[in-house]
Amino acid sequence: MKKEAKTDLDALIVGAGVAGLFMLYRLRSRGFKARVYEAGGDVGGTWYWNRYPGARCDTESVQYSYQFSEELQQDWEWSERYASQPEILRYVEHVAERFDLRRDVVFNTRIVSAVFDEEASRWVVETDGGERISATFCVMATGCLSSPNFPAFEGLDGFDGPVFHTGLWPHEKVDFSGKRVGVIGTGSSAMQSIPIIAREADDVFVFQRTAHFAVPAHNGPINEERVREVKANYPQIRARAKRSATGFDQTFGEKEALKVSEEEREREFEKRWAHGGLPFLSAFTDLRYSEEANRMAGEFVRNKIREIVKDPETAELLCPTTVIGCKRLCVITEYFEAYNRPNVHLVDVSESPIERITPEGVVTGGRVYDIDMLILATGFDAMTGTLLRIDIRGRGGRTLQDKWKEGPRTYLGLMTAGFPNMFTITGPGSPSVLTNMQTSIDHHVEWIGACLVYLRENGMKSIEASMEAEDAWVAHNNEETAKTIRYKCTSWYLGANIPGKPRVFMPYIAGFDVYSKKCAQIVAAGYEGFRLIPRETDPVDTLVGHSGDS
Ligand code: N01
Repeated sequence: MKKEAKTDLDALIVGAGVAGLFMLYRLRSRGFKARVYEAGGDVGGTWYWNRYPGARCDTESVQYSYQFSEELQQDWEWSERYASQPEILRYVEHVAERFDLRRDVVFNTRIVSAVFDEEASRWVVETDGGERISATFCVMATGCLSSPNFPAFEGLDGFDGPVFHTGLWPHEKVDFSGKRVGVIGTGSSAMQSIPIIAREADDVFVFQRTAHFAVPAHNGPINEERVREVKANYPQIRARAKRSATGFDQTFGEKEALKVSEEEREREFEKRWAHGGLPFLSAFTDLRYSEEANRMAGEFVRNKIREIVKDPETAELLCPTTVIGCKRLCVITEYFEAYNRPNVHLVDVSESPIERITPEGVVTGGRVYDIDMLILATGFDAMTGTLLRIDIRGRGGRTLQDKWKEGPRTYLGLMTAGFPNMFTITGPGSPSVLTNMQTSIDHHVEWIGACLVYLRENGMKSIEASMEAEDAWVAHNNEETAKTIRYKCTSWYLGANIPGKPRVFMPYIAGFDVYSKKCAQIVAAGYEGFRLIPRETDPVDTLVGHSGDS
């Protein structure tokens, strides 16, 4: 028999990463009783799981940080321009400690189902340990890249050596010395780890199916003067980030690549290459609309690869042929240089896919590559994978799996019709992965926090996206995507990395600035497109929140 559900919570939050922790803090500060359930053994989310060598953020550390506490942003000292995984994890742990968050987090506990009880207007959530908890609201802070993708390689289980996935890296140091290491994949995780592994291993075999675009990070110790300047101007920096399309405080090119001279174009690309990082894609306004402009940016990067990689054949294999920005742009440190080492071998599997894994190694093109250790840098079932692994049932018992079988459908990426009082932080249909995640997380957490206060103050027991608003939002998303050329490749943005997953471009592409304005207008219009249902006569059962210290 099922255990009786505990009913003491206003909000249950799934995930103790950057988003879930802030959601907990914000709801607490607004007088709600909230608790987080986390599958991992501690806080950190992405930064808890992705411990592979070389893991670091490709958003500058001073911008990849919380903004809800002025004291926190003044006190914390980053050591590098782009912080490494251990440093970011220390930061998240510090936040958990400083704001006493862990007392409301249940670790090592996976949520396996969430069922909406229509009569009580509450979510009944079940853990993998069989505990049932009931809460008025359920907030999915499950991350966009949190379900590792394990391709179904025949024979993988029979491989003689250890197999690691970059997104589920062990806590202990992995020793590569004297080893022949195989790495499958050439996305961000592979590009960050390969140069580090190559320093230690005897040989590294990189199995590349598609060459990905990458630009240098130019990482290094943080510039003290820049830190002083940032700390003195944080409010302005955060405000500029919020007004930008990417959620970054950065410079945006205002001209079209096709309308400037070749010299000016090259100068701008060079300037951005020298600066490093994702702002390369903002060099010109037409890079995401015009195939020709995009090809020019792509050719600039290809020429850089040809300059760096000494062996011309390897260099050509490493030159991507896709639209730049179509797959997530990678930000690298000495990745292409690694191929100048005699112990790094690029294996092209674009024409002849990996056939199988034998106890000795990887078979492709009729040859066995003998290795001692295999690393799957094969990415994630992005944006929907984690949500769809939970048995989520809304009104009428309809499952989310059924509702999203042809791709995710949301209103603003915050809610999905038929699933009242359930929110997704940086869900599909919101700018999320196309932006500085911290800016998007901050925005969603504040939006949800304010929404719950509104419901409490206005005697509402529930909020739900209307089907009409959701349909219109999905149509709008599709129209905005169709204006660009960023859906024209097999990217995880599109679900194309997972066999059988519907091909729908999942993040909202029109920009964080446009999106956040729409969200604000919708609130100002009394939560337009949402259905708000008033509390019934007995307020005790359905009471939203306790005290209001907001
Ligand atoms: O995963 P990916 P990732 N046979 O999906 C290949 C964020 N992130 O973990 O391109 C052979 O990008 C696949 O090949 P293909 C960031 O948003 C951020 O590297 O599909 N190969 C691809 O090369 C990033 O985009 C940071 O042809 C197979 C690779 O595996 C996202 O996470 C750092 C295969 C997967 O690349 C995911 O990055 C790390 C098969 N059967 C990650 N299946 C920073 O902040 C898959 N592949 C810097």
